[in-house]
Amino acid sequence: MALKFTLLFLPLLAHIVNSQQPTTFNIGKYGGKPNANIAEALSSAWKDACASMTPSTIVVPKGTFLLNQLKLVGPCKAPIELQVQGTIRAPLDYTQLPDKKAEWITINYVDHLTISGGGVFDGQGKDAWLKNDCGKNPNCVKLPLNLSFNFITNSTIHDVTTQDSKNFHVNVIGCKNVTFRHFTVSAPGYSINTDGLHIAKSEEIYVLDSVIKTGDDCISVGDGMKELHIENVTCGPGHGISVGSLGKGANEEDVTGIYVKNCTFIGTQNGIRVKTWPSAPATLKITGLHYEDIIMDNVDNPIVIDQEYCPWNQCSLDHPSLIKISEITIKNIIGTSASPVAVSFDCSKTVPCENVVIGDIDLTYSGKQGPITTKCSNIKPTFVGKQIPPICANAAAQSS
Ligand SMILES: *[C@@H]1O[C@H](CO)[C@@H](O)[C@H](O)[C@H]1NC(C)=O
Ligand SMILES: *[C@@H]1O[C@H](CO)[C@@H](O)[C@H](O)[C@H]1NC(C)=O
Ligand SMILES: *[C@@H]1O[C@H](CO)[C@@H](O)[C@H](O)[C@H]1NC(C)=O
Ligand SMILES: *[C@@H]1O[C@H](CO)[C@@H](O)[C@H](O)[C@H]1NC(C)=O
Ligand SMILES: CC(=O)N[C@H]1CO[C@H](CO)[C@@H](O)[C@@H]1O
Repeated sequence: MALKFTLLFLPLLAHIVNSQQPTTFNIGKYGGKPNANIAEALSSAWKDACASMTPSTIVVPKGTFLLNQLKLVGPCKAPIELQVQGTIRAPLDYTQLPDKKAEWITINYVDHLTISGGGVFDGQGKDAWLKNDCGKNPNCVKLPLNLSFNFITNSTIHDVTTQDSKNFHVNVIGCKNVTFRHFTVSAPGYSINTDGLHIAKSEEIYVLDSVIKTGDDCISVGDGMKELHIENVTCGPGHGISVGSLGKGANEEDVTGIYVKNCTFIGTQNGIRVKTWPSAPATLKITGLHYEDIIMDNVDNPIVIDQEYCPWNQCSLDHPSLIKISEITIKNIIGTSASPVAVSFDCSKTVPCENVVIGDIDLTYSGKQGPITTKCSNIKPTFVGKQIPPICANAAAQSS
């Protein structure tokens, strides 16, 4: 009886098991060929995969593919995976992007998205960097970002590389519960404005077990960020992990809950940094920044709070920043500083930094001219454990 029962239901059982296997959509079946533009093939594959009632996987096989521009939009009917095994290459000349105002690859409104496969998104930015003067020229040509994730939820991006973006490598906006793991960003130290990940207006974002080598910030955190966990990340070259700059625009939202743990900075311009613009109307709050177990390897400015951030004199220093920074812990930071100033806290005179706890610090100056020092204004940290060098020892600097 039992056997009969099993035999009868075996086909049904097999069907159920089968339906758990994702359906595969190989771009080859949609006309995607190596060394040719796969925008159409990928879009068609996405359309079918996204409409699938069961989980689906789009495969970009091994090989090199060209992609002029791509926008993938959800919502999809079931979890969807984009498995990139090969290299997807952007046009060398950014003026070839059909929509010059859009990013190279944009993915919007998808729940349960996975990007995987061990492949590479190659932005081919080398020419673009030469033309980028956006730091100095407000009317500069806006270069496209590499990968733009907007309103993505419950998703994982793992084991892929983005290299040589023409601008920021990855932009994350309006996302919730997204994990980047074994994610690689690779661009030379001289590349311009090539932030690794820029994350803003998002919640519960994880950047784990990743390596970021680039010409600008390794990770930059914009306004409206809540709960960002950065762990086991190696940065360098680049400008470090930065909260901000904030306060340049109006209507920015608070930043809260940034956790940076077990990270290594190698030869970066900064390690951990917070920067806000002075003389700005913004009054948002930055609360709950936690830095722990960090190795600085020959970092120019290992620990920085700069509330007078004003590059190329784009602003006036007449009025202090109105952005309140509070609840900061900085614990177990060891290694070497490439400049004599290991720690620089330049907090706002109007709204000083508050509830700052500094634990074990052991930083030595790798250069030769003079002793290692710290600079502190408008901050009175609480100390736990030992601090080498002594932090905010200059009492005059401590009070505003
Ligand atoms: C976050 O997303 C993952 C899928 O990447 C999912 O397994 C998990 O349940 C989600 N967590 C929450 C709290 O929604
Ligand atoms: C993300 O996953 C959680 C838990 O699985 C679920 O409650 C939530 O609705 C999902 N988010 C979206 C936008 O679908
Ligand atoms: C960090 O790396 C260690 C060692 O590989 C691992 O045990 C730990 O789970 C990682 N942390 C996260 C958040 O993935
Ligand atoms: C710290 O991160 C590195 C990778 O950057 C990893 O190899 C190491 O195991 C991690 N250590 C802990 C204690 O998680
Ligand atoms: C893609 C991107 O937007 N960043 C670069 C990443 O790749 C594409 C291609 O360059 C470039 O157009 C982007 O500028």
